[in-house]
Order: sequence, then structure tokens, then C-alpha cells
Amino acid sequence: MASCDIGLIGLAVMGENLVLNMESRGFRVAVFNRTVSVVEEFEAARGKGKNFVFAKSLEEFVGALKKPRRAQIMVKAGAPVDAVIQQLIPLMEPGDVIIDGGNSLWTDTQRREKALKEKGIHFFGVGVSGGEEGALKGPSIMPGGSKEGWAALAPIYTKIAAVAEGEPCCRHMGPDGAGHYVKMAHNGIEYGDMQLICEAYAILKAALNPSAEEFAQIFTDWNKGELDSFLIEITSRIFTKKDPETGKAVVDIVLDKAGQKGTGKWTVGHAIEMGVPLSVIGSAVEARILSSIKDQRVAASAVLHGPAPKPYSGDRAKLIEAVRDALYASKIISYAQGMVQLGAASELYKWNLNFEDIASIWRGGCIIRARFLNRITAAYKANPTLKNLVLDPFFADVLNRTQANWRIAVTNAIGNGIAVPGFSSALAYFDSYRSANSPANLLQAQRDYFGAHTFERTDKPAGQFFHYDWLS
Ligand code: NBP
Repeated sequence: MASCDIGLIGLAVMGENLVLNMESRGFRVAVFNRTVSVVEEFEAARGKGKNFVFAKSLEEFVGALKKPRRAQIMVKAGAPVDAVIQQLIPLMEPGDVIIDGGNSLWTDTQRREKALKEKGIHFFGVGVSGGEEGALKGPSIMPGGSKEGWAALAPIYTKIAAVAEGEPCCRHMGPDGAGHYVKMAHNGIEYGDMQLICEAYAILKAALNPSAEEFAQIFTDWNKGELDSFLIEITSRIFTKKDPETGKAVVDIVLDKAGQKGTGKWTVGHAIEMGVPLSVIGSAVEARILSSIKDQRVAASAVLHGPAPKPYSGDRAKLIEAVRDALYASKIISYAQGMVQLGAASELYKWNLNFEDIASIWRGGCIIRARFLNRITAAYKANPTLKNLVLDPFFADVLNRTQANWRIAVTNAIGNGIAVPGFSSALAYFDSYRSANSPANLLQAQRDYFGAHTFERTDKPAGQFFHYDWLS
């Protein structure tokens, strides 16, 4: 019997927790998984007695859905999503909604949406953030698709999403790939946030060598102020964990080789393609790549030498404060760059993204949730067409106030031979963006010299181009 409000295909980590969340909010949910034994295991372990239909075939799954049918796919991104869509198409009808809740590439979502529209089926690309715990307790949800399809989904998604400041962390982002694009940008920002925290750790470690307990305290203190966020909080907790085998802090026995799944690279690649500087997230992606070539780094460390270690002789509290300010300022630049990227994509694809909505749904449920997103929300509420977050009066004031400490932290790192690509590229962006005059006059001269690319003159109206005979 068609009794289910929604159905979900793909009972891996995310799918399993999402359906438990949906069921706990009063929805009847049909579940299916390619390997059917997974459905049986889910039923036995977590689903017994709950309001689910445990489907053993796709036909049974679709048959259990109320009309218009809402079928969410939660499988590995890429070809598996296309495979499931192809299996669903003959079983669905015009007006039904197929949702892809995985981390799909936005251009795949655009392609799928177009193809399904021809069959009268609404296709939604929905970004779901917050990992396993978010899926279960309330994620941040970024849906992209038609207005008609959204009408069918809104009652469910706004109920299962996290709540921040009394509002659900779920808004309709826009048509076709908008939801998946915003989720990808979110992941890019997450890369940046994590890298910046690691750089703060690296500077303090080299200069002050705090114990794990002291680090835990530093991050606990930071979490009480403007940096208050999920990532700072878990960082403080990480430093408190001891390895039972060695008695050492677990963080000290974790190998320094970072992994990545690809959303960071997609974010940076498309920013470059659109001509948007995304240096902080770019540094974060590159830092992960460099970290992964551990063997080369070990070999190079025997050949290439940095400055001799110089323990910090000044006031420890002052350096900690400088690093905190550098982290905060760099984070602002990273979000500013990310928002500019979203603006460029919105213009390119005519998505009409709402930045106040985006900042507000990132305030809860997701990995980048942070107190300062309230400030970003307020900035776009005050000025929906803000060109760059750094120009918002609140953020401009923070950057102007913290820049002296920001420079102290970066200088300290450079003096000690500590790589801080996130902090320093953020500072370089700040210094470039606020400079009325750049050295690009020389660059244009070089281009004109070797390629006759022409240049505009400072003493003539814009739009007139000149060539100089450099060889005469
Ligand atoms: P995985 O990304 O590990 O995918 C496993 C699921 O995909 C299983 O249910 C598997 O079925 C199914 N599947 C595969 Br693989 N190929 C299939 C095919 N050809 N046809 C049908 N089903 C197929 O699961 P996940 O970690 O739960 O993530 C799901 C999505 O959510 C991904 O896009 C991921 O990027 C995204 N996401 C994950 C997280 C996270 O923290 N893990 C957070 C946010 C978003 P089987 O059991 O038969 O093999």
C-alpha cells in the first residue's frame, strides 16, 4: 500500500541516519538498498518496530510511496546515482520527485535535472551536511530544484533539518545544481577552516611548544569568543584524548598525511575557471596534497634546511592572542572569497542565490557551524548585494583592528620556517584587495613589450588602448 511520505535508497552511513531522523519526526519512510541484506540488517539493528517499510525490491519501494512520490537517493556520487535514476524512471510518474542527497558534482545535477524534466519528473540535488551525527539529529540541508518540486519536499526537509536561532537550517537554494553547488562551496570553506586551525597549531607549537593539555585550554578559551564553532570545539576535545597503548596524546601519534575526497578540488577548480581568487581554500587543498607526499618531505628535510628553531622569548599570552586574531581574520577572508565565488556562480547560472539564506542555514547542523555566521547573515540582511564581505562595516572593522596581530603571527611563522599558506595568502588577499594601486602597471608593460597586448593609461579615459614601441 502507498503509505510512505518519502523513501530513501542507499542505507550506508548517511542514508541510515537520515531515515532514522525522518522517522523520528513523524514521517513514514520506505527504505531500500542495492544489496538487500543491508535492508534486513538495518531492520534488525535499528529499525524494528519503527514506522518504516523495509522494501526488498525497487518495485516494492516505489509502490510504498504516497503520490507525488518522493524518492531520495543516498548512494556514492557519480555513476551509481545515474544507475539508480535509470532504474527508478520506469517506475515513476510525472509530478513525482527524485532527490539526490549525495555530494554530486553540480554539473551532473544540472544534466540529470534537464533529462528528468523532459519526463515531467522533478529532480532535486540536495546538499546534506553534518556527517553521520548531523544526518541523525538534524543536518544543514541545501536543496536545489524546481519551485513545484520544492513544495513537495519543504514539509519534510524543514522538519528534519537542524535548527539555529529558532529557524530550520534548510532553505530552497535555487534551481537545478544550486543546492549541490552551495554544498560544494560549504565543503571548500570547511577545508579552509580546518587548514587555518592547523596553522594556528603549527605556529604555537614551534614558538611555545604547549603541552596537549595547554593546547586543549587554548582552544577551549578561543571557543568562548568570536571563534566559537564546531571545529574549534572538536579541536579542543582532540587534545584531551590519550592513547591507551602509549599514554601519549592521540593527536601526537596520528600520521601527518591528510586525505581528501574531491569537493575541495572541485571548488577551487571552478573558482579559477570563473576568475575568482579562492586562495585560502586553494592553500588548504594544496596543503593536503603536500602533506600526502610524506616520503618526499622526509627525504627533503635532510637536504633543505630552515632557520634554527628559536623559542619565543616574549609574552606567551600576547603571541597566543596574535595567532587567535590571525585565525579570525584569515577565516573572514576565506568566507569572503567563498561568498564571492557563490556570487559569480549565481550570475553564471542565473540561480539568484540568497546569501543571507546561505549563511543562515550554515549556522546549525553542519561542520562549519559557527557563531560568526550570525554576523555574516546580518551583513547580507543589511545589504543583499554586498560585493565582498570584507566591505561590510562589522567585518571591515575586525580586519582593520586585527591586522597588526595578524602580521605578527605571520611574521613569527616565516621567521621560524613554519609554512602558513592559509594565513599568509589571506593576508596577501587583504593587502591586494585594499590597495588602490597594484604593481600590475609593470605587468601590463611586460605584456605589451613581448606580445603587443596594449595597455590603458592613467592619464587617459578608460577603454582606450595604447601600444608603446618598446624596442625603439
Ligand atoms: P557511500 O558514499 O559509501 O555509498 C555507499 C552506498 O552506495 C551503499 O548503499 C551502496 O549500496 C550504494 N551504491 C553504490 Br557504492 N553503487 C551503487 C549502485 N550502482 N547502485 C545502487 N547503489 C549503489 O555512502 P555514504 O558515506 O552514506 O554517503 C552517501 C552520499 O552522501 C555520498 O554522495 C557522500 O559523498 C555524501 N555525504 C557523505 C557524508 C559522510 O559523512 N559520509 C557527509 C555528507 C554527504 P551497497 O550496499 O549495495 O554497496
